Amino acid sequence: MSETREPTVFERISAGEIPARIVAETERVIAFHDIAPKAPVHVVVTPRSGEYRNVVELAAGDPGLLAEIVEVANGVAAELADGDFRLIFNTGSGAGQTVFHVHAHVIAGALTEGSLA
Ligand code: DGP
Repeated sequence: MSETREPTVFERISAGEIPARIVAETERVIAFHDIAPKAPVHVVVTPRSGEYRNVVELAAGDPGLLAEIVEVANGVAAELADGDFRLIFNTGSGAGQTVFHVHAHVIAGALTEGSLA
């Protein structure tokens, strides 16, 4: 069964159609600086494909890919910070999710005012 949907903003970043400050890439995962950083280090780590809308779907459908996101996040925090980090998956619009293509926020350093919404 073929899936027909518009590419997500993160798929367009992954394809090079939208510029981003990329910090890490693997075959299946890409990491780039958030366009509106809420902390000294604020990086989005996401699968190249937007087939999973949130972390619950990803964990059920491809736990290995979820593990790869965590591994890439750890590498980003080691490279850009002292290795300690928060990993946030906003899940649902009520929790501030605005892009329905699963992604983790890698946060290091103090959060600035406001939420991640
Ligand atoms: P969330 O609210 O959890 O869905 O987070 C989506 C994040 O994605 C938000 O912090 C801003 C970021 N974002 C959205 N569009 C772009 C973009 O075009 N480029 C970059 N670098 N980040 C984006």
